[in-house]
Amino acid sequence: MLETEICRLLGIKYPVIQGGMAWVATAKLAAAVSKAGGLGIIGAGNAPPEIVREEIRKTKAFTDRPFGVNVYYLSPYVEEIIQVIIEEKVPVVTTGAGNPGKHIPQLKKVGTKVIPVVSSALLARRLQRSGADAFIAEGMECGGHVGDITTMVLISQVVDAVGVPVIAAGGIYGGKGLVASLALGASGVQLGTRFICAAECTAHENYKQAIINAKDRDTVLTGYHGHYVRVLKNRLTKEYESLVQRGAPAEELERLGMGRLRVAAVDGDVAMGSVMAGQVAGLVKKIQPAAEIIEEIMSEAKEILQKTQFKI
Ligand code: TUI
Repeated sequence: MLETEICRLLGIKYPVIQGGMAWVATAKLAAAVSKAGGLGIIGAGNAPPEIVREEIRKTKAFTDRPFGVNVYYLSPYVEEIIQVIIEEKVPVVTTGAGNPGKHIPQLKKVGTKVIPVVSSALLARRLQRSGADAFIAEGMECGGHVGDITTMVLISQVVDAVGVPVIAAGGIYGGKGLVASLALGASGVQLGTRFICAAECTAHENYKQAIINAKDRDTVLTGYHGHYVRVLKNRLTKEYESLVQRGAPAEELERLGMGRLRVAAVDGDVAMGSVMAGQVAGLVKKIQPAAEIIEEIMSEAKEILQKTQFKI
């Protein structure tokens, strides 16, 4: 039950994919999610290729199940990372912040499925020509770099725009979000924020606790020129806001934001680090093993589907 097209495409048991979060989504989390029947993803971020290879090998040592690597197209190492992925025959690649089109033929040759992340139907339509196997449509509720369309509005439009399965992301916490996404035509869901609070996630405890403490209005969008990043409000976002109000130049804003994700996720400085998290942070109340998160999502979804009997 609840085996969808994306499960068949990727060879996974449940239609639950873990977001490929830079500095946060390491082998330990990816392997735990894949072991539990979802699709775990290693977030390559700006990491050099040898680190990504190490994470891939660690994941393979932990589990035989399919897993993926998220390639961040603004990384200086994109070409080398793609080569590592090809050499290691990684089953799935998700991509962010750019067009993976030119790499798709090489990746397909070794059997890697390519799933670009998009934040608009326009972008999905453009990227579809290059032969993507599926899409992840990220609504503006999600954490990190976001577009400006909500998940509710985005999903149906991406589903209409492309002829391949769509995975919904942004604002998804549990079975309710999964069922809603399926109703909108999606084939599965991607969760980032809730998986940061997985027991196996190597993000700093302070980062996890900041998410657990957050309420529904505790995230804010920072950014300029149409590039927005959703983070938890803290001293950094206040300083950022006052710079914006003083009319500081873009370079100064950029300097303040540089490297701040690592400061939060690795060093645990949640006052002056960039604590990227989605609006769903308000729903995350505890640290749980990844397998328990997935089981909870699936049992809640099944319960809703069984109970929902509309008279027509
Ligand atoms: O990438 C994200 N979300 C992110 S990235 C990030 S921060 C980071 N910091 C250090 C290292 C690595 C990452 C935090 N959150 N989401 C995926 C996404 N991709 N959203 C939108 C897009 C996108 C944008 C433009 C995809 C394709 C695209 O193509 C433009 C083109 O060239 O056609």
